[in-house]
Amino acid sequence: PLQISPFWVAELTRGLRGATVVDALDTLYIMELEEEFQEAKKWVEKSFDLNVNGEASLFEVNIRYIGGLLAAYYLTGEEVFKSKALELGEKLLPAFNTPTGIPRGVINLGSGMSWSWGWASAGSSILAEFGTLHLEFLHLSELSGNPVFAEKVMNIRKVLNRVEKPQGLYPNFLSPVTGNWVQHHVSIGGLGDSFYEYLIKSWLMSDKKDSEAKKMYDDALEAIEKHLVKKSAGGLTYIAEWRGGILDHKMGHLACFSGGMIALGAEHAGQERKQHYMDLATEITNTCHESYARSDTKLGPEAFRFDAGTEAMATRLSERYYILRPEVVESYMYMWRLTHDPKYRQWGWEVVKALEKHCRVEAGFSGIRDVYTTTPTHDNMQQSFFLAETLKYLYLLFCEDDVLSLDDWVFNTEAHPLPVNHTNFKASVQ
Ligand code: DMJ
Repeated sequence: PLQISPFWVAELTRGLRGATVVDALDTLYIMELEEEFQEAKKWVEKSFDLNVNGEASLFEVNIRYIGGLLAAYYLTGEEVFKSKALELGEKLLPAFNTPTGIPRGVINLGSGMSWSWGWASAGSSILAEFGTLHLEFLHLSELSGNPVFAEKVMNIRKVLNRVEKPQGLYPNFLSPVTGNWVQHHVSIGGLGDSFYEYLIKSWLMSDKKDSEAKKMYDDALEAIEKHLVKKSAGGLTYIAEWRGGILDHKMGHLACFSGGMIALGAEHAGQERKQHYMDLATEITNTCHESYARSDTKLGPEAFRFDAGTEAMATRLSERYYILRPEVVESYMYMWRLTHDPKYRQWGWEVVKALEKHCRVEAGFSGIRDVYTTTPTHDNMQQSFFLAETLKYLYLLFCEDDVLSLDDWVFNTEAHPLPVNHTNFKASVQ
């Protein structure tokens, strides 16, 4: 029989490379690290090969690679970033060939074959994945003149508008075949998170013209507040998860982006709701800060709970890790820009010091396995979002407000800035 060596198997199924390089392009540019930016650009020009046949996550390719390339293009005007973004966008299109047009989560970039994640219930697609394409896909259509990208995401919205929402909530799993929910798990953390973020940001990116997105956001937030927002015995506001009507009093680190999102939306909520939502955003950001302040490393765990006498701390060994995630400093950045309360800069600086102390290693920064020990072990991994998001948001927290002003830019969920369509996209780039 034909012998296939492991080397050839790896060669035959080669996936996309260089996530860290592409994810970090705009951070390097914004921080004026000219030499490093040029080196990264050269890599994209010479070595970033899109003719691969490995499998990829539609969502991750979109937010990290396409988002990173689009932002690099809008910041620099360099054609290479635009053409790579468009080429990659084309490769994702076969994932939308389903009976409903809701894309599947995984795609082979060579063959175009797509399938659902093995762990997702009954072949379903994930809300936070198919709901986090809108910003990038509108820009792909704008830049290419090809409406297909915009059509794909507008169709996703149509399916979501059509399906009945239990108590006004959006569950995390939807069948791409029937367009119905597969399971009633609702979360503003993992599996749901950036879907809500993209509703309010779609409206902002359209220069407040996309009123359908604004309405979907307002309605979703109202339902979340009614059914998921709770206050602990110690007075901490948190957002619980919902499993078919039963609350799980847990908040994931991922859910901590919501302080910033709710503050961003509050700005535009109408006079009487504005203060209410600013208060909610302040309280949630405070809770997330508590999850950091209550640990020995001053970094927060992957998930923290509000049950059995516990408040804002992980109770399970498996939830004590920190993988350099950005969501808490992301909220500090928005809260600082929108309130100028100096506590957000102080809290950000606490994170800088903790990262230096516990995560810096010889070759970069590493995640840690337990935030509740002052001598944590490293997980030997620097996630690409550390450069794309965590460091960018920390940097912006200490910049003047006109560096990537919130009036002119929206950040995709991987912190890549995309211009607001004030008149048309080209004008806003200039
Ligand atoms: C990032 O890739 C994005 O922010 C995504 O929306 C959620 N998770 C990570 C960072 O934690």
